[in-house]
Formats: sequence, C-alpha cells, structure tokens
Amino acid sequence: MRVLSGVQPTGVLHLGNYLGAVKQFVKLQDQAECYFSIVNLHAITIPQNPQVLMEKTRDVAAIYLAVGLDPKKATIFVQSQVKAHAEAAWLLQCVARVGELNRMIQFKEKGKGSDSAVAGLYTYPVLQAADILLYQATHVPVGDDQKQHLELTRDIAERFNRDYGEVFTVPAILVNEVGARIMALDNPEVKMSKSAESEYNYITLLDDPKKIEKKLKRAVTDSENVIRYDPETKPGISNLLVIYSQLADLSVRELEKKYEGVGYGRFKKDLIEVTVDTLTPIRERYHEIRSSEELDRILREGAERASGVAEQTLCRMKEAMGIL
Ligand code: ATP
Ligand code: LTN
Repeated sequence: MRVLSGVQPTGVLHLGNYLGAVKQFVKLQDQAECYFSIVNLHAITIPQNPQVLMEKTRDVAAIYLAVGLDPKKATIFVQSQVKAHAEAAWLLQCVARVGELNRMIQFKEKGKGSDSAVAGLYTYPVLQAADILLYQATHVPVGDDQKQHLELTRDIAERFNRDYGEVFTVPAILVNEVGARIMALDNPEVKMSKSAESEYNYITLLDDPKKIEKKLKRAVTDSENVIRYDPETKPGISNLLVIYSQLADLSVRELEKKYEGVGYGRFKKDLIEVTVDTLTPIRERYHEIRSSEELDRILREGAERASGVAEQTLCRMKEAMGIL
C-alpha cells in the first residue's frame, strides 16, 4: 500500500481539513508507505503574496508535524522542491482532454468562467494527477470535494497505460465514511473553507480556547432544541454531531443517546470542551516546531526521498512517450 496526499498552503488548516483528510494521514503512516506534500504550486493558481506564501508553506509543514505525522514514518515534502511534478504535469497535459477539464467543478467555482482566470487554474487537476501518479500511489486519502479530481486522475492513468504502455498504478480514492464533508459553522449548507469571508465559517487548528468557544457558541443550529442527526432538516446540529463524533471517537448514534432530552446549550458546552482538548496539544506543538531549525531540514530530506521515487516514474513516462 502506497499513499500520497497533499494540502495547499493557502491558510491555516481547519477542522474540515483535519477530519476530512489529515487525521487519516496520521493513521495511514503506520500502515503504508506514505508521501504527504504541501502543494505550493497549486496554491499559486489563485493570487498569493510571495512572502506570505513562503511562510504559509512552512506553517502547513509545522501543522503536519504537530498533528502527529512523523518524518521517520512518512515522507513530508514541498511539491516545488521535487522538480518532477511540474515536468510530469506537462506530459500529462498532453494526455488529459480539454473536455475533461471543462467539466471540473472546482475550476468552474473558482474561475467563475472569467477570461482573466489564470491558465494554471484550468490545468490544476492535471498537476494533481502528476502528484499522485509519480509515486505509483495505490490510495489517496482526501475529503469529499476532491472525488472528481481523483476520478480524473484515474482516467488519465488508464488512458496513458492504454496508449503508451503500463506505467502507472491506478489509485483508489480513500474518503472517510463520516467527516468527509464538514460544513461551515455559520452556514451548514456550504463546506467549511479557509477561503471563506467570515472567520465564523471555520475553526482552525490554531484557534485558542476563547476563539473556539466564541465560534461554537455562534454556530448555526435550529429552534427545535432536539439533538438528532438529520442533515436534511437539521443541517447545523447534524454537522456539529459529526464534528463531535470524529473528535471524540464516538458514533453519532452514541451521541444522540447521550444527549437525549438535553438541550443545545449543554451539548455545545461539551463540544467546546472536546474541541479545546483536541486542539490544545496540536497548537502547543505547532508553536514549538514552527520556531525550530528542524523544519527546513525535515523538508529537505523529504524532498530528496520523494525525488528518488518521482524521478524513476518520470523516466519511465518519458521513455514510454518517446521523449529524449
Ligand atoms: P479550503 O476550501 O478550505 O480553502 P481546499 O479544499 O481548497 O481548502 P486543501 O487545503 O488543499 O484545499 O484541502 C486539503 C484536504 O482537506 C483535501 O483532502 C480536501 O478534500 C479536504 N477538505 C477541505 N475542506 C474540507 C471540508 N470542509 N470537509 C472535509 N474535508 C475537507
Ligand atoms: N487539490 C487538492 C490538493 C491536492 C492533492 C494532491 C490532494 C493537490 N495535489 C494530490 C491529494 C493528492 C485540494 O484542493 N484539496
């Protein structure tokens, strides 16, 4: 089993990133050969301040380590430090079809059909395919919103193998049964997102107890005052139940039982406690790691290890395509 996944350095990770993806990474590092990337080349498909981008890239690396990723078990690296990614992406752009890219929902949402969207936003999913296929990943853990990009990766791999000969492993998509789509606290109809306008949309992994309390107290619920999982009619409470369940490792059923006849106030109070208890050690470790010299060394070693694997696949791709 070989695992690859990536997170964009576009902001501090939130509970959605953690419960949908990163928490799985930590489990998988004990079960498989793992590669976890900070995909800074993807981040520049939307405008970034160069200085801030560099800092955010290290921030995500420090968060990876703070949540428990161990560089002795998993390879942690920055995408741009492994040159094969950009090169393989070009080769795969000559395999992917315009029709496929036209159907990508994320491009439609972020590009909004504007002529001034950068071309990289359009070819973004092909770079993602390169990220994955270069490592011959068998499994890719992601949140629900990435399913379409992963389907495209599989299609590109299959087409390449058919047209040029067997080079790629066709990866399986690993999506959590519960927690793959955490919704915004202030609007449970949309997904929790770090690019949201209001900070009441999300809880970041670095929020302090006061902020967590304030945000959860303001989280949208309904007027029924009954704790029941029903995403159709009670999206707010259902989302909070999923968050609680994933943080406390209890099933949603167990929580419904525990809070039978109890009102939202008490439920939220307990959820605040569980969230603070989970995030406090992460926040503390983050600040230690972020200010240490070790971080750049870990990333350098990660990039070297990753390059070794990626270059091998890149060579095979070029050979198959007749590229000198
Ligand atoms: P955002 O929308 O929060 O700005 P993003 O989706 O653009 O983030 P990443 O930060 O790269 O991009 O996402 C990292 C991982 O987190 C991906 O696997 C993604 O599917 C997952 N993820 C993002 N948002 C959520 C969410 N609300 N619920 C569950 N998983 C999520
Ligand atoms: N597109 C993803 C980030 C991403 C990724 C990857 C995820 C880039 N490359 C490879 C898994 C595997 C996102 O926006 N969340």
